Amino acid sequence: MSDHERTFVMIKPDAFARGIVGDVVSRLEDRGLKLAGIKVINMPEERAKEHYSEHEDKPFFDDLIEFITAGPVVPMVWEGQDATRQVRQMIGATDPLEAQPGTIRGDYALDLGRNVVHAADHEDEGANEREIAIHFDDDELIDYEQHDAEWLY
Ligand code: RTP
Ligand code: MG
Repeated sequence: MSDHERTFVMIKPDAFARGIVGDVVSRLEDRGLKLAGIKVINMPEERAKEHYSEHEDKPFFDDLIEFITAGPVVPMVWEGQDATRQVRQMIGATDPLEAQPGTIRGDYALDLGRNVVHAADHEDEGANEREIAIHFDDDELIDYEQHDAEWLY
């Protein structure tokens, strides 16, 4: 737990195709989390396999890689108090059928394979560091004070 914890989050191709990227970003901003990095990419297959390597022996692995490389994704890093657990709670359960209304998946998704957003697993201690390193170079992540501007009321 840390006041300035950074967590890796990624908007998936289904959400990009539906034009709800802004909605997902807004929810995280509204919660009070701070955006430290964001970009749009087509994920190379090898990077997708590295990202989801924990699932490489699962029966759904090939479908998962095909889906995540099928269209643009939006990798992001969000910062804040307990950011990893906060984001996982906001995203909701993996299966949209079990995701509570009010969570991102519970409000925007129907299909287990098209569940809008990925977030690093808070039960996997090294997940954030590993995933941020896979998807971002150091100079793509920004350090700044949120509330020190004179013009911000
Ligand atoms: P994610 O990694 O994408 O944030 O999702 P998650 O932690 O909630 O779930 P995880 O267990 O890591 O699974 C990764 C993604 O694989 C797909 N999946 N399909 N057919 C299946 O049984 C199955 N199980 C998982 C989901 O799209 C899930 O988001
Ligand atoms: Mg996962």
